[in-house]
Amino acid sequence: MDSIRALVVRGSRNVFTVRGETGGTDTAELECRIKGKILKEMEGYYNPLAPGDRVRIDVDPLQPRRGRILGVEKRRNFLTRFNQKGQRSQILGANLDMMLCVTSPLAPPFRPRFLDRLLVQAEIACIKPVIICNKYDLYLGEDPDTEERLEDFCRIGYEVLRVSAKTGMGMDRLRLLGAGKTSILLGQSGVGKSSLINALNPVLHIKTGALSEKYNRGNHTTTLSQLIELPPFPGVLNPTYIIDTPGIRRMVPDGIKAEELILYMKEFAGLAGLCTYGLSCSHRSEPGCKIMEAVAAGEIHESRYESFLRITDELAVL
Ligand SMILES: Nc1nc2c(ncn2[C@@H]2O[C@H](COP(=O)(O)OP(=O)(O)OP(=O)(O)O)[C@@H](O)[C@H]2O)c(=O)[nH]1
Ligand SMILES: [Mg+2]
Ligand SMILES: [Zn+2]
Repeated sequence: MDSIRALVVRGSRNVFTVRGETGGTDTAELECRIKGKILKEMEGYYNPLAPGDRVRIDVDPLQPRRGRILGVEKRRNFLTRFNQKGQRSQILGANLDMMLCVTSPLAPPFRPRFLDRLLVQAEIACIKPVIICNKYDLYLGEDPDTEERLEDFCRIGYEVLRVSAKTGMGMDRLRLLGAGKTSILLGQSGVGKSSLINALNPVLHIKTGALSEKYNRGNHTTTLSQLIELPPFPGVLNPTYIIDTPGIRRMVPDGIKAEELILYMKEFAGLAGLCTYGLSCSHRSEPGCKIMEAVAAGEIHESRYESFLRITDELAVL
């Protein structure tokens, strides 16, 4: 029996829902179990496969909606985070063109340091990040700090979109950016990741959740990552996919050593090795430290420097 190529939509442990990409099963969803040996290839990871993975499956001749995953195709790239519960790298998505780092100005409050962490992980994985400030309808300008930080992210070279899933503001730009690509949404619970997908495809009704009054935080409405196909974009042949993920409370950068962090923060990277003490500089107190000079000159935002120090400390004890 011939095997077919399929795209992983969602799953956990060793049962995954996939969509056939070749043969008569095109786009039909199948439930598949992993054949033992490919689990071995993924040893050391918290999860063996993630949405966006391309796999080969064979279909059960007696149950056409069921199959077996025989192997996984080499990934073009993949995004991970350090899963503290499992003490291992967790694969969030594979074969990605864009990482949408979602935040909100209010409810939950804006957290630029959390964004710094998402951006570091995007740089590690070599996936283009875009900052999405959703719920912009709630931003009334009382908090100039939020705007100042968003503008600084722009200054250092990141695209920032101010959008509202509720009013539709900025959604055309987001639709255009993602057309024909595979994107993943990441952010804290309650920032509106699932709502953004619903706004991009009004036919969908993914579950979204109200904020808990008590904590003004999201309640983890989405519990399982899944890949969703969005309507075709006029003139774009490739399908458009977006991966919804559960809210992340903490983001611990994964896959680098403390001393490598400098290379994964955009406006720091060019200064690596230039301090008087070269690569051994801790960038905390040494004379002739180019990072500290850049902070003093306003070329590195103090808040980004603070993130740099904290993440360095965390990576040092991992
Ligand atoms: N005012 C306003 N509310 C929004 C907007 N987008 C989402 N919300 C509301 O914010 C709440 C949380 O939205 P969700 O889409 O469930 O958030 P999420 O990021 O998917 O949360 P998790 O699945 O828990 O990670 C819901 O009550 C939404 O209606 C927006 O643009 N403006
Ligand atoms: Mg959600
Ligand atoms: Zn230094």
